[in-house]
Amino acid sequence: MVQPTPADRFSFGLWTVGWAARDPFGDATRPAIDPVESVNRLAELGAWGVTFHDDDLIPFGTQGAERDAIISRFRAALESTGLVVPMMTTNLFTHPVFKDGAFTSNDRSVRRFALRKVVRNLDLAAELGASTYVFWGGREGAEVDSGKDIGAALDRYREAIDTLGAYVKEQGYGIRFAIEPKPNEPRGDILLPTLGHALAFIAELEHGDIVGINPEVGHEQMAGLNYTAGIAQALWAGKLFHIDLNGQRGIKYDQDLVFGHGDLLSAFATVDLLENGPVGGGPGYDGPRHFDYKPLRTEDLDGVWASAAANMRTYLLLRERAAAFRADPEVVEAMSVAGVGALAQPTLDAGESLADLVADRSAFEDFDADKAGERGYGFVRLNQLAVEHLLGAR
Ligand code: 3MF
Ligand code: MG
Ligand code: MG
Repeated sequence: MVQPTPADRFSFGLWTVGWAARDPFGDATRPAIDPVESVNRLAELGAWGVTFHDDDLIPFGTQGAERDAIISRFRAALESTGLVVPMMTTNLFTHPVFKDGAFTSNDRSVRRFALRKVVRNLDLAAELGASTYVFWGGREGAEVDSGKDIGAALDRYREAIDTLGAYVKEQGYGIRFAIEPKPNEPRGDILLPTLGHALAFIAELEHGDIVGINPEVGHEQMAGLNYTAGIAQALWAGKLFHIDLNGQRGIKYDQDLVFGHGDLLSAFATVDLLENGPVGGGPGYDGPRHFDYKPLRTEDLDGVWASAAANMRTYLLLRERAAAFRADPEVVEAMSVAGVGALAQPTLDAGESLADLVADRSAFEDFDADKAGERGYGFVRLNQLAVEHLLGAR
Protein backbone atom coordinates (compact mmCIF):
# COMPACT_ATOMS: atom_id res chain seq x y z
CA MET A 1 0.00 0.00 0.00
CA VAL A 2 1.38 3.39 -0.92
CA GLN A 3 -1.29 5.38 0.92
CA PRO A 4 0.22 6.47 4.26
CA THR A 5 -1.73 5.79 7.43
CA PRO A 6 -0.97 6.59 11.08
CA ALA A 7 0.18 2.95 11.47
CA ASP A 8 3.22 3.90 9.36
CA ARG A 9 4.24 6.40 12.09
CA PHE A 10 5.30 9.21 9.76
CA SER A 11 6.06 12.50 11.49
CA PHE A 12 7.08 15.96 10.28
CA GLY A 13 8.61 19.00 11.96
CA LEU A 14 6.46 22.15 11.97
CA TRP A 15 9.59 23.91 10.68
CA THR A 16 9.68 21.68 7.56
CA VAL A 17 6.38 22.35 5.81
CA GLY A 18 6.26 25.70 7.61
CA TRP A 19 9.54 26.95 6.11
CA ALA A 20 8.79 30.24 4.36
CA ALA A 21 11.88 29.68 2.16
CA ARG A 22 14.03 32.59 3.31
CA ASP A 23 17.67 31.77 2.52
CA PRO A 24 20.98 33.64 2.98
CA PHE A 25 20.53 35.29 -0.44
CA GLY A 26 16.82 35.80 -0.74
CA ASP A 27 13.58 36.73 0.94
CA ALA A 28 10.78 34.37 1.84
CA THR A 29 8.89 33.07 -1.20
CA ARG A 30 5.92 31.77 0.75
CA PRO A 31 3.72 33.05 3.58
CA ALA A 32 4.09 31.67 7.11
CA ILE A 33 1.77 28.73 7.77
CA ASP A 34 -0.34 28.61 10.93
CA PRO A 35 0.82 25.55 12.94
CA VAL A 36 -2.82 24.49 13.30
CA GLU A 37 -3.15 24.47 9.49
CA SER A 38 -0.02 22.28 9.32
CA VAL A 39 -1.50 19.84 11.83
CA ASN A 40 -4.74 19.61 9.84
CA ARG A 41 -3.03 19.19 6.47
CA LEU A 42 -0.50 16.62 7.73
CA ALA A 43 -3.29 14.58 9.31
CA GLU A 44 -5.25 14.66 6.02
CA LEU A 45 -2.18 13.38 4.19
CA GLY A 46 -1.94 10.37 6.51
CA ALA A 47 0.85 11.48 8.85
CA TRP A 48 0.87 10.24 12.44
CA GLY A 49 2.88 12.85 14.31
CA VAL A 50 4.10 16.42 14.39
CA THR A 51 7.28 17.66 16.05
CA PHE A 52 8.47 21.17 16.82
CA HIS A 53 10.94 23.56 18.39
CA ASP A 54 9.46 25.73 21.17
CA ASP A 55 9.68 28.83 18.95
CA ASP A 56 7.99 27.12 15.96
CA LEU A 57 4.76 27.20 17.95
CA ILE A 58 5.29 29.91 20.54
CA PRO A 59 7.18 32.95 19.22
CA PHE A 60 10.41 33.69 21.14
CA GLY A 61 9.72 35.73 24.27
CA THR A 62 5.99 34.92 24.54
CA GLN A 63 5.02 34.34 28.17
CA GLY A 64 2.11 33.70 30.52
CA ALA A 65 -1.50 33.76 29.33
CA GLU A 66 -0.54 34.42 25.72
CA ARG A 67 1.71 31.33 25.71
CA ASP A 68 -1.01 29.23 27.38
CA ALA A 69 -3.57 30.28 24.77
CA ILE A 70 -1.29 29.25 21.89
CA ILE A 71 -0.67 25.88 23.49
CA SER A 72 -4.34 25.14 24.14
CA ARG A 73 -5.32 26.06 20.58
CA PHE A 74 -2.60 23.71 19.30
CA ARG A 75 -3.73 20.94 21.67
CA ALA A 76 -7.28 21.27 20.37
CA ALA A 77 -5.98 20.71 16.82
CA LEU A 78 -4.07 17.61 17.98
CA GLU A 79 -7.15 16.25 19.67
CA SER A 80 -9.43 16.87 16.69
CA THR A 81 -7.04 15.24 14.20
CA GLY A 82 -5.55 12.50 16.41
CA LEU A 83 -2.02 13.63 15.52
CA VAL A 84 0.53 12.94 18.28
CA VAL A 85 3.69 14.79 19.35
CA PRO A 86 6.37 12.08 19.51
CA MET A 87 9.33 14.47 19.66
CA MET A 88 10.08 18.02 20.70
CA THR A 89 13.19 20.16 20.64
CA THR A 90 14.50 23.63 21.49
CA ASN A 91 15.44 26.47 19.21
CA LEU A 92 18.90 27.37 20.51
CA PHE A 93 20.08 28.91 17.25
CA THR A 94 17.89 31.69 15.78
CA HIS A 95 18.07 34.52 18.31
CA PRO A 96 21.28 36.61 18.24
CA VAL A 97 21.90 35.66 21.88
CA PHE A 98 22.94 32.20 20.62
CA LYS A 99 25.41 33.44 17.99
CA ASP A 100 28.35 31.86 19.86
CA GLY A 101 26.38 28.82 20.95
CA ALA A 102 23.94 27.95 23.72
CA PHE A 103 25.27 25.25 26.08
CA THR A 104 28.81 26.02 24.91
CA SER A 105 28.73 29.80 24.47
CA ASN A 106 31.83 31.48 25.85
CA ASP A 107 29.34 33.72 27.74
CA ARG A 108 28.17 31.96 30.93
CA SER A 109 24.94 33.98 31.18
CA VAL A 110 23.95 32.70 27.73
CA ARG A 111 24.62 29.12 28.86
CA ARG A 112 22.36 29.63 31.89
CA PHE A 113 19.62 31.18 29.71
CA ALA A 114 19.84 28.23 27.30
CA LEU A 115 19.39 25.67 30.08
CA ARG A 116 16.40 27.57 31.40
CA LYS A 117 14.82 27.73 27.93
CA VAL A 118 15.17 23.95 27.54
CA VAL A 119 13.69 23.22 30.99
CA ARG A 120 10.52 25.19 30.20
CA ASN A 121 10.07 23.33 26.93
CA LEU A 122 10.86 19.94 28.48
CA ASP A 123 7.93 20.52 30.86
CA LEU A 124 5.72 21.17 27.82
CA ALA A 125 7.11 18.07 26.07
CA ALA A 126 6.09 15.96 29.07
CA GLU A 127 2.62 17.56 29.07
CA LEU A 128 2.14 16.80 25.38
CA GLY A 129 3.34 13.20 25.79
CA ALA A 130 6.57 13.46 23.75
CA SER A 131 8.91 10.54 24.43
CA THR A 132 11.98 11.92 22.61
CA TYR A 133 13.69 15.28 23.02
CA VAL A 134 16.19 16.24 20.34
CA PHE A 135 19.31 18.35 20.79
CA TRP A 136 20.70 19.80 17.57
CA GLY A 137 23.54 22.12 18.50
CA GLY A 138 23.75 24.15 15.32
CA ARG A 139 25.45 27.10 17.00
CA GLU A 140 27.65 24.96 19.27
CA GLY A 141 30.85 25.43 17.33
CA ALA A 142 33.33 27.93 15.98
CA GLU A 143 35.03 29.42 12.96
CA VAL A 144 38.22 30.46 14.73
CA ASP A 145 40.40 27.75 16.28
CA SER A 146 41.90 29.99 18.96
CA GLY A 147 38.46 31.35 19.93
CA LYS A 148 37.02 28.16 21.40
CA ASP A 149 38.55 25.72 23.88
CA ILE A 150 37.03 22.52 22.45
CA GLY A 151 37.69 20.50 25.62
CA ALA A 152 36.03 23.14 27.80
CA ALA A 153 33.13 23.37 25.34
CA LEU A 154 32.64 19.59 25.57
CA ASP A 155 32.75 19.85 29.37
CA ARG A 156 29.96 22.43 29.24
CA TYR A 157 28.01 20.34 26.67
CA ARG A 158 28.27 17.34 28.99
CA GLU A 159 27.28 19.48 31.98
CA ALA A 160 24.15 20.67 30.14
CA ILE A 161 23.00 17.24 28.91
CA ASP A 162 23.69 15.59 32.28
CA THR A 163 21.92 18.37 34.20
CA LEU A 164 18.87 18.07 31.95
CA GLY A 165 19.04 14.25 32.01
CA ALA A 166 18.98 14.30 35.81
CA TYR A 167 15.99 16.66 35.63
CA VAL A 168 13.83 14.42 33.41
CA LYS A 169 14.68 11.43 35.59
CA GLU A 170 13.74 13.31 38.80
CA GLN A 171 10.48 14.46 37.21
CA GLY A 172 9.72 10.94 36.00
CA TYR A 173 9.01 12.26 32.50
CA GLY A 174 10.11 9.07 30.74
CA ILE A 175 11.67 11.23 28.01
CA ARG A 176 14.84 10.12 26.21
CA PHE A 177 17.28 12.53 24.60
CA ALA A 178 18.56 12.25 21.02
CA ILE A 179 21.59 14.25 19.92
CA GLU A 180 21.54 15.28 16.25
CA PRO A 181 25.01 15.54 14.69
CA LYS A 182 25.87 17.91 11.84
CA PRO A 183 29.34 18.78 10.53
CA ASN A 184 28.83 22.47 9.69
CA GLU A 185 26.19 25.10 8.84
CA PRO A 186 25.39 27.46 10.40
CA ARG A 187 28.75 27.38 12.24
CA GLY A 188 31.92 26.79 10.24
CA ASP A 189 32.53 23.73 12.38
CA ILE A 190 29.94 22.28 14.73
CA LEU A 191 30.75 20.24 17.86
CA LEU A 192 29.70 16.56 17.58
CA PRO A 193 29.96 16.77 13.77
CA THR A 194 29.09 13.14 12.96
CA LEU A 195 27.14 10.37 14.62
CA GLY A 196 30.43 8.74 15.58
CA HIS A 197 31.51 11.83 17.53
CA ALA A 198 28.09 11.91 19.21
CA LEU A 199 28.28 8.24 20.24
CA ALA A 200 31.73 8.83 21.74
CA PHE A 201 30.38 11.87 23.63
CA ILE A 202 27.40 9.91 25.00
CA ALA A 203 29.80 7.30 26.43
CA GLU A 204 31.27 10.08 28.62
CA LEU A 205 27.92 11.11 30.15
CA GLU A 206 26.65 10.32 33.62
CA HIS A 207 23.09 9.94 32.32
CA GLY A 208 24.07 8.42 28.97
CA ASP A 209 21.55 5.60 29.52
CA ILE A 210 18.75 7.93 28.36
CA VAL A 211 20.77 9.60 25.61
CA GLY A 212 20.93 8.35 22.03
CA ILE A 213 21.18 9.95 18.61
CA ASN A 214 18.98 11.45 15.90
CA PRO A 215 21.05 11.09 12.72
CA GLU A 216 19.92 13.05 9.65
CA VAL A 217 20.52 11.62 6.16
CA GLY A 218 21.89 14.87 4.71
CA HIS A 219 24.04 15.74 7.71
CA GLU A 220 26.08 12.54 7.50
CA GLN A 221 26.27 12.84 3.71
CA MET A 222 27.56 16.42 4.05
CA ALA A 223 30.55 14.78 5.74
CA GLY A 224 30.86 12.27 2.88
CA LEU A 225 29.71 9.42 5.12
CA ASN A 226 27.47 6.42 4.43
CA TYR A 227 24.21 7.14 6.30
CA THR A 228 22.97 3.56 6.28
CA ALA A 229 26.25 2.23 7.69
CA GLY A 230 26.14 4.97 10.35
CA ILE A 231 22.65 4.19 11.56
CA ALA A 232 23.53 0.49 11.50
CA GLN A 233 26.28 1.28 14.04
CA ALA A 234 23.80 3.30 16.11
CA LEU A 235 21.35 0.36 16.08
CA TRP A 236 24.19 -1.96 17.10
CA ALA A 237 24.97 0.35 20.02
CA GLY A 238 21.28 0.54 21.02
CA LYS A 239 21.38 4.28 20.42
CA LEU A 240 19.17 4.88 17.38
CA PHE A 241 16.48 6.79 19.30
CA HIS A 242 15.13 8.86 16.38
CA ILE A 243 15.87 9.66 12.72
CA ASP A 244 15.68 12.68 10.40
CA LEU A 245 14.96 11.42 6.89
CA ASN A 246 15.62 13.66 3.87
CA GLY A 247 17.72 13.86 0.72
CA GLN A 248 21.13 15.34 -0.09
CA ARG A 249 23.21 15.37 -3.25
CA GLY A 250 26.83 15.24 -2.26
CA ILE A 251 29.10 17.31 -0.09
CA LYS A 252 27.61 20.80 -0.11
CA TYR A 253 25.23 22.95 1.97
CA ASP A 254 22.40 21.22 3.84
CA GLN A 255 19.84 20.66 1.07
CA ASP A 256 17.04 19.04 3.10
CA LEU A 257 15.57 17.55 -0.09
CA VAL A 258 12.57 15.20 -0.06
CA PHE A 259 13.56 11.73 1.15
CA GLY A 260 14.85 9.77 -1.84
CA HIS A 261 15.49 12.87 -3.95
CA GLY A 262 19.22 12.66 -3.20
CA ASP A 263 21.04 9.34 -3.22
CA LEU A 264 18.17 6.97 -4.05
CA LEU A 265 20.17 3.74 -3.77
CA SER A 266 21.30 4.80 -0.31
CA ALA A 267 17.68 5.63 0.61
CA PHE A 268 16.69 2.11 -0.50
CA ALA A 269 19.36 0.62 1.78
CA THR A 270 18.23 2.88 4.65
CA VAL A 271 14.59 1.78 4.36
CA ASP A 272 15.69 -1.85 4.01
CA LEU A 273 17.69 -1.56 7.26
CA LEU A 274 14.97 0.31 9.18
CA GLU A 275 12.18 -2.02 8.08
CA ASN A 276 13.90 -5.39 7.72
CA GLY A 277 16.86 -5.10 10.10
CA PRO A 278 20.53 -5.75 9.31
CA VAL A 279 21.15 -7.98 6.27
CA GLY A 280 22.69 -10.64 8.52
CA GLY A 281 19.69 -10.68 10.88
CA GLY A 282 18.61 -8.84 14.01
CA PRO A 283 16.02 -6.20 14.84
CA GLY A 284 15.36 -3.08 12.77
CA TYR A 285 14.21 0.32 13.99
CA ASP A 286 10.92 0.80 15.84
CA GLY A 287 10.85 4.58 16.32
CA PRO A 288 9.06 7.30 14.34
CA ARG A 289 9.79 7.77 10.64
CA HIS A 290 10.48 11.48 10.90
CA PHE A 291 11.02 13.75 7.92
CA ASP A 292 13.25 16.80 8.31
CA TYR A 293 13.13 18.25 4.81
CA LYS A 294 12.40 21.62 3.26
CA PRO A 295 9.98 22.13 0.36
CA LEU A 296 12.08 23.70 -2.41
CA ARG A 297 12.10 27.50 -2.43
CA THR A 298 10.53 27.35 -5.87
CA GLU A 299 7.30 25.72 -4.54
CA ASP A 300 4.04 27.46 -3.81
CA LEU A 301 1.75 26.29 -1.01
CA ASP A 302 0.30 23.46 -3.11
CA GLY A 303 3.88 22.37 -3.73
CA VAL A 304 4.51 22.33 0.02
CA TRP A 305 1.80 19.74 0.65
CA ALA A 306 2.71 17.77 -2.48
CA SER A 307 6.31 17.57 -1.25
CA ALA A 308 5.19 16.42 2.22
CA ALA A 309 3.19 13.64 0.57
CA ALA A 310 6.17 12.78 -1.64
CA ASN A 311 8.33 11.93 1.39
CA MET A 312 5.82 9.40 2.66
CA ARG A 313 5.03 7.92 -0.74
CA THR A 314 8.73 7.46 -1.54
CA TYR A 315 9.30 5.78 1.81
CA LEU A 316 6.38 3.39 1.28
CA LEU A 317 7.47 2.55 -2.28
CA LEU A 318 10.97 1.80 -1.02
CA ARG A 319 9.48 -0.31 1.76
CA GLU A 320 7.68 -2.42 -0.85
CA ARG A 321 10.81 -2.73 -2.97
CA ALA A 322 12.96 -3.67 0.03
CA ALA A 323 10.51 -6.39 1.10
CA ALA A 324 10.58 -7.85 -2.44
CA PHE A 325 14.40 -7.69 -2.45
CA ARG A 326 14.70 -9.64 0.78
CA ALA A 327 12.12 -12.24 -0.35
CA ASP A 328 13.76 -12.85 -3.75
CA PRO A 329 15.37 -16.35 -3.74
CA GLU A 330 18.13 -15.10 -6.04
CA VAL A 331 18.99 -12.37 -3.52
CA VAL A 332 19.04 -14.93 -0.71
CA GLU A 333 21.39 -17.06 -2.79
CA ALA A 334 23.62 -14.08 -3.72
CA MET A 335 23.86 -13.13 -0.05
CA SER A 336 24.84 -16.67 0.80
CA VAL A 337 27.54 -16.69 -1.91
CA ALA A 338 28.80 -13.37 -0.54
CA GLY A 339 28.99 -14.86 2.96
CA VAL A 340 26.72 -12.20 4.46
CA GLY A 341 25.20 -14.55 7.05
CA ALA A 342 28.54 -16.26 7.76
CA LEU A 343 29.82 -13.05 9.37
CA ALA A 344 27.55 -13.79 12.33
CA GLN A 345 29.71 -16.76 13.30
CA PRO A 346 32.32 -15.87 15.93
CA THR A 347 35.89 -16.08 14.69
CA LEU A 348 36.96 -18.26 17.61
CA ASP A 349 35.04 -21.40 18.63
CA ALA A 350 33.19 -21.36 21.94
CA GLY A 351 35.84 -21.74 24.66
CA GLU A 352 38.69 -21.44 22.18
CA SER A 353 41.53 -19.20 23.38
CA LEU A 354 43.98 -17.18 21.34
CA ALA A 355 46.63 -19.77 22.34
CA ASP A 356 44.39 -22.48 20.84
CA LEU A 357 44.19 -20.49 17.62
CA VAL A 358 47.96 -20.12 17.56
CA ALA A 359 48.26 -23.89 17.99
CA ASP A 360 45.81 -24.54 15.14
CA ARG A 361 48.12 -25.05 12.13
CA SER A 362 45.15 -24.97 9.71
CA ALA A 363 44.55 -21.33 10.66
CA PHE A 364 48.03 -20.17 9.67
CA GLU A 365 50.94 -22.46 8.81
CA ASP A 366 48.83 -24.73 6.59
CA PHE A 367 46.38 -22.04 5.49
CA ASP A 368 46.41 -21.40 1.75
CA ALA A 369 46.12 -17.60 1.71
CA ASP A 370 46.64 -17.47 -2.08
CA LYS A 371 43.68 -19.79 -2.62
CA ALA A 372 41.47 -17.88 -0.17
CA GLY A 373 42.51 -14.71 -2.00
CA GLU A 374 41.05 -16.10 -5.21
CA ARG A 375 37.51 -16.15 -3.85
CA GLY A 376 34.94 -13.91 -5.54
CA TYR A 377 32.32 -12.48 -3.21
CA GLY A 378 29.76 -11.49 -5.86
CA PHE A 379 28.95 -8.15 -4.25
CA VAL A 380 28.39 -6.53 -7.65
CA ARG A 381 25.76 -9.13 -8.54
CA LEU A 382 24.09 -8.50 -5.19
CA ASN A 383 24.10 -4.75 -5.77
CA GLN A 384 22.70 -5.18 -9.29
CA LEU A 385 19.83 -7.20 -7.80
CA ALA A 386 19.18 -4.31 -5.41
CA VAL A 387 19.24 -1.82 -8.31
CA GLU A 388 16.83 -3.98 -10.32
CA HIS A 389 14.40 -4.27 -7.42
CA LEU A 390 14.67 -0.52 -6.88
CA LEU A 391 13.87 0.07 -10.57
CA GLY A 392 10.91 -2.30 -10.43
CA ALA A 393 12.61 -4.61 -12.92
CA ARG A 394 12.15 -7.68 -10.73
C1 3MF B 1 19.23 21.56 10.92
C2 3MF B 1 18.37 20.53 11.48
C3 3MF B 1 17.50 20.96 12.62
C4 3MF B 1 17.15 19.86 13.60
C5 3MF B 1 16.18 20.31 14.63
C6 3MF B 1 15.91 19.30 15.69
C7 3MF B 1 16.17 22.89 12.20
O1 3MF B 1 19.98 21.15 9.88
O2 3MF B 1 18.36 19.43 11.00
O3 3MF B 1 16.33 21.52 12.06
O4 3MF B 1 16.67 18.73 12.97
O5 3MF B 1 16.67 21.42 15.29
O6 3MF B 1 15.26 18.20 15.29
MG1 MG C 1 19.23 19.42 8.04
MG1 MG D 1 17.43 17.61 11.37
